Amino acid sequence: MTRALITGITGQDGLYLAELLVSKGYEVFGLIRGQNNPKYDLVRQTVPGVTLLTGDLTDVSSLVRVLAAAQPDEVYNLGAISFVAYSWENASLTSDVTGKGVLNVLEATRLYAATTTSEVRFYQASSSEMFGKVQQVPQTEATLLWPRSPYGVAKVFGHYMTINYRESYGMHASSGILFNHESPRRGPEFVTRKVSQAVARIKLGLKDEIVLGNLDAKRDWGFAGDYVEAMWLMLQQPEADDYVIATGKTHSIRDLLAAAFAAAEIDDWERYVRQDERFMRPAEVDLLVGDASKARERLGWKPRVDFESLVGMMVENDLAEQSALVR
Ligand code: F7E
Repeated sequence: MTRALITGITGQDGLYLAELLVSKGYEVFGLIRGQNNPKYDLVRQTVPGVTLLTGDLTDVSSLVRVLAAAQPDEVYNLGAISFVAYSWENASLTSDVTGKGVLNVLEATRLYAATTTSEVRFYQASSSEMFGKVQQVPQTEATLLWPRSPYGVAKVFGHYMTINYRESYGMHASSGILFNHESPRRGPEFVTRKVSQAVARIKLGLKDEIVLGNLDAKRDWGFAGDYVEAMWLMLQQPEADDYVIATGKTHSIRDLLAAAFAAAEIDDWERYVRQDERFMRPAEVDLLVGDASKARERLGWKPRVDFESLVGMMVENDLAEQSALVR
């Protein structure tokens, strides 16, 4: 039985990846942070077979202990402070967790790998946010990184540290440069879920407006369930490498609003939307669109869910969830 350790198991990607690996017959371990973590029960209910181990990305000794207990063949480092807007207000903490946390997991993995005869494979969740002020359209693995937020800077650190461990120690360490990926499990602080929840509440008469920031930013949005498959595929390759994972299509926040309101059969979306400075960022990433040709050619990966189906899936889920709440 192949064994895998997932950091960030309580997040959207952690849950989808755990489900995927369990379906492939893996024994799955998840790192969970803090005393009495409120997401403990969610993970238990969603993926009952997973063993949860307590530790923290900022505490190397806890990671050494967790790796010794899990004895994994594959380590997926998905744990991070992942909300970009929050990273300006908590830049130092974000650097510690999202940046230096990667070094801590890499180092703990290297020490643990020295105690086993089999190769240990490592996945780092890098991000399209690293492209920031984009220097090329579409973005590829070779595009110059120009991060625009403390979160983006921290991800660049983790990305290069992963490459450095691969080159310095010959570790099978791969980095997936994932563009925005969403699902009904997305946290409500991110724009797609904020919109799908608000549209559902407006449709049900529970709310009359949605307040947002920049409506002109463009993102390459895919379905998280498709993206975790790419993570797994990267670790099945003979050689470790870096891959862009994206749909190749970009849409603005306005397009997202139009699609979400249309999914709820509301045409005149503009009358429900208000903009507020509060949700504007000190520096914006204006346009992201990825070129995933390398992943398509080498991993045989391609996204299955398109933008309209993704938005439709999220609105439908929130309509059901919100109706159940008022019933
Ligand atoms: O913002 C604009 C906002 O917070 C998307 C994370 O998973 O993907 C995600 O980062 C866009 C931005 O995601 C609101 O200014 C407008 O341009 O959903 P988001 P993100 O910042 O792109 C990358 C790949 C990651 O790695 C990250 O971890 O939407 N926007 N009005 C708004 N965004 C939010 N959250 N809320 C608004 O009211």
